[in-house]
Amino acid sequence: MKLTFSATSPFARKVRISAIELGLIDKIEFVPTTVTPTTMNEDYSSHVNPLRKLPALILDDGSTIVDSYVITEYLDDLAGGGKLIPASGPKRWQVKTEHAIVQGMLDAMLLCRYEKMLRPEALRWPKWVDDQWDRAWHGLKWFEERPDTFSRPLDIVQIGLVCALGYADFRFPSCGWRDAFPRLVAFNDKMMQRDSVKATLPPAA
Ligand SMILES: N[C@@H](CCC(=O)N[C@@H](CS)C(=O)NCC(=O)O)C(=O)O
Repeated sequence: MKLTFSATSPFARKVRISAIELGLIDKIEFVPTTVTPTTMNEDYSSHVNPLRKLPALILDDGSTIVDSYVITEYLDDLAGGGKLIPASGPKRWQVKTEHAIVQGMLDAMLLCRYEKMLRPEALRWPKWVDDQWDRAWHGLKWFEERPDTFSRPLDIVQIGLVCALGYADFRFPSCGWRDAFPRLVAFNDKMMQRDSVKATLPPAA
């Protein structure tokens, strides 16, 4: 199977860490891919993901799996199931809900990044960026107040959260999350001891 990815994508990083942790990394061929809002890519839209986003997992039979959550669940299934996402019961819904929060935080951070990187300066709307950043920030605060998240066995929420913190360091280095959220700092330090997390850090900005 093949994964479309970029080294800077926090969503792709979530899948890469999951693949390493599940022992499946050698089964995946990584295909560096560039997708950017405002740049059409007919081939990618037609053959990989009509939403023109990465990561996408292309299976050996040619079918495609998106998005990063679904890919991780697919890999988890391949590895026997219930490893990074509980297979059933209340814990499954808790993990899926917490993951949805992390996913929304990543979406909000990415929108802030795109606004600053892509939108012509004269068309920018600072209040809109502040609004998106506020969502990401409140997500961090939400996890800071839920230390149980950090003490359970490794799961997709912790993987997503370390990707969100890494993306904040990478794209918003002066945002100040380390000063505001001491439990997240301890969590991040603990996660950084994993080879999967170290090996997938975004390149120096
Ligand atoms: N919900 C998607 C989000 C993926 C996403 O937004 N990826 C970014 C790269 S980090 C992307 O493809 N951006 C291109 C675009 O939005 O045009 C997932 O979890 O995989």
